[in-house]
Amino acid sequence: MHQTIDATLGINLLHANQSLANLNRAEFDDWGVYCLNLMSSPGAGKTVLLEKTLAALSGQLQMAVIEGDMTTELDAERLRQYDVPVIAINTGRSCHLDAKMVAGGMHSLEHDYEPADLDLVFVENVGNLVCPAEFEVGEHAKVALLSITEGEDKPLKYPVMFQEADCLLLTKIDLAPYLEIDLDRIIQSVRQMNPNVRIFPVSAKTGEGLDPWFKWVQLQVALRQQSAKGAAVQELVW
Ligand SMILES: Nc1nc2c(ncn2[C@@H]2O[C@H](COP(=O)(O)OP(=O)(O)OP(=O)(O)O)[C@@H](O)[C@H]2O)c(=O)[nH]1
Ligand SMILES: [Mg+2]
Ligand SMILES: [Zn+2]
Repeated sequence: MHQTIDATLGINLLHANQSLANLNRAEFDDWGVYCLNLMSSPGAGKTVLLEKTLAALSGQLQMAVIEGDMTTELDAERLRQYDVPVIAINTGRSCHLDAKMVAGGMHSLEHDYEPADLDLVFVENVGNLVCPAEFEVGEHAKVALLSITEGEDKPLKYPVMFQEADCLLLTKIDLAPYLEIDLDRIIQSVRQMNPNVRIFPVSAKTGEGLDPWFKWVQLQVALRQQSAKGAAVQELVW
């Protein structure tokens, strides 16, 4: 009985979150902004990847970050050095961002900056390989990171994250010589559960593999902007 009540509450919670996430996405669309949600275990390299990405794409895209952490603004402070708007959200005891929290972050962004000037908003989720994958926040695509130090079995043990991801970065590949790890085995097991996922093996430390990731990000933004223009033209035609 308790299990049934728990399951019903869980489903209602996820439905309510999904409706709000859809509203957030519609608002991003109104702003003309593309949103990527970065998710991984603690320490897989989300903030370092963002640092490299903000530095590499600063001449080409106007970016902002919504930074989720349980406590502290440590990551937000690191990212503010890149001269982009960074909205910090402390989740307290919650181990993921939800759509309501991100709606609050978007509100702050709107209040303090001109969101229509932006092309891209990154959300850095709380480090956690489980529930961030279940709670959409209004993103257009989900980016999962898996550090190769975490072990080959993680996609099988925590499947939802890898099933839901549009893009997977296998991070810290500079450490491969020190580990007994079969990258191809990880890639194969992820592909089996998610054949369409884009996979980028990267090292933020050496820079290896980052260029294809930067290009993928730019392409997603360009495709979104093109389809938004297409929709506007369609409306005029009708
Ligand atoms: N060797 C190596 N270390 C890395 C790489 N990327 C990140 N690290 C290190 O991994 C640690 C964690 O990196 P962060 O970027 O803070 O990880 P995170 O996913 O943002 O962590 P949380 O926000 O706490 O979940 C830091 O000590 C980084 O220097 C990499 O490509 N190679
Ligand atoms: Mg971080
Ligand atoms: Zn959680």
